Amino acid sequence: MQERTYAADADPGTSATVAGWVHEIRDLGGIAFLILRDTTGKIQVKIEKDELDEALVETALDVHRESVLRVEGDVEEEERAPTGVEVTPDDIEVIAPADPELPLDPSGKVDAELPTRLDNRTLDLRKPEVKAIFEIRAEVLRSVREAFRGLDATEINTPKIVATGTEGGTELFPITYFGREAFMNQSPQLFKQLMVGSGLERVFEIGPIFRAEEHNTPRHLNEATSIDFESAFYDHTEAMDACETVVKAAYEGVAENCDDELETLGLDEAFTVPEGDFPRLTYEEAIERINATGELDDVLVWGDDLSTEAEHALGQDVGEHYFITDWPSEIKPFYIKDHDDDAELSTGFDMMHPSMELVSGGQREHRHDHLVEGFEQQGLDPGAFEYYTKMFKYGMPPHAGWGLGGERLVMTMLGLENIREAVIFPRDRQRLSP
Ligand code: ATP
Ligand code: AMO
Repeated sequence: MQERTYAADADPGTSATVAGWVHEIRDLGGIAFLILRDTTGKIQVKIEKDELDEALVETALDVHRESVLRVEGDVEEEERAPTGVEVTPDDIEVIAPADPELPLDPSGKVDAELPTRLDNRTLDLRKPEVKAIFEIRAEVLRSVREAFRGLDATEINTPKIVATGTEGGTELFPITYFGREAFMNQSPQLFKQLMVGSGLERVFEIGPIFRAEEHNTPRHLNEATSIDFESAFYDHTEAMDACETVVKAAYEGVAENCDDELETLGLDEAFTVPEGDFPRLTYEEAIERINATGELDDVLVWGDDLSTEAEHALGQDVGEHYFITDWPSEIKPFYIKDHDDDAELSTGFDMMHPSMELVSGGQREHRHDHLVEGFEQQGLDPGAFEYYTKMFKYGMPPHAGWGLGGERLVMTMLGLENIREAVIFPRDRQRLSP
């Protein structure tokens, strides 16, 4: 490609070649301005009709918004220009003309509904406030990876085409695998557990999970990004410590490296890194507090799962990130270990943002006989999971871990109203393309 100067780097007194999209065209008669936009910002191109070559003026005035141009010329200071500099062109090349009928307006002057935006993500992500979300999402993933490395965990990748489901509460997506029944994986749960018994001992994975969720909600996706952690010789309290470290690291990374994006989103003042330890409430304390708010129609009793309303009532009451620990064993999956002194009580935990659940985790059942019994109790066929249970016969250490919803982390961090805003190409019940 030819040499190119980014808009933000075009210094007055130099000659530069800038390339980008036509953000705005202002034709004032004798003079016209093209505002060119690239990934760093905008720069004004001045078209003085009497001064410039006729063919050049014609080329400039013929273009439609969002066309891609390359402009070569002298950069000068101009205080009336939007960014204080402008280019007087010697040459303009239309690299990719845009149709005058745009499906959405990237300048943001005309609002578009979310479905229109999702159908036209390329144009949607030309808006600084949309692009900012994905710059921040990338920083969240970068910081999370760094935090995991700080915890001496090794990044792994596990299969997404699998033979069995693990997360009972949600449906599987079936697929055909060379004539055999297979599924899209709901969670790396069993694979990450198998790796704590390997020479790796402590692992993490950032990857897609697939869930045929029954309802369309603002906080469920059918393909989500799960941030998973698992460590040998950890109990559930150590897993919670690691969870807190990783979530705080994500906030810290964004606070340190995303000033411009936070400002673009109007969050520069409001953004705070969670401080102090996240409170740890037992499930029993949680249901007592929820009942005490009087917000629910029905009083919660031991064994009830927490509805969205219950989570909201408690979140409002607590007002910060918090854990719910010691859940009833009966509402936690087979792989979660019970407390040694009370089989009714599990080591499972959830980590909550005031508005929703972000994480589930716990200490795992590592004793082969108990594990197989657990399958039977939950009505699952241990035979189908033999590839997993078998390894528990050859030295599987005690271990614990958790899974964090990547999009929910970004969504709650930025106060987005719909989880789809945190995914470039979301999958939901209606949406299979783009
Ligand atoms: P017209 O035929 O409309 O009179 P003109 O060639 O006389 O056009 P100007 O009078 O210089 O143009 O400017 C028209 C408008 O554009 C004015 O409001 C002026 O402030 C604004 N303007 C001129 N030059 C610039 C510039 N470099 N950047 C931003 N705005 C400018
Ligand atoms: P769980 O099913 O609670 O636990 O999922 C963990 C976290 O993943 C996110 N999440 C989702 N986000 C968006 N759309 C969805 N459909 C969706 N489903 C889940 C949530 C949730 O808290 N194997 C366990 C984790 C473990 O114990 O390590 C599991 O998958 O933020």
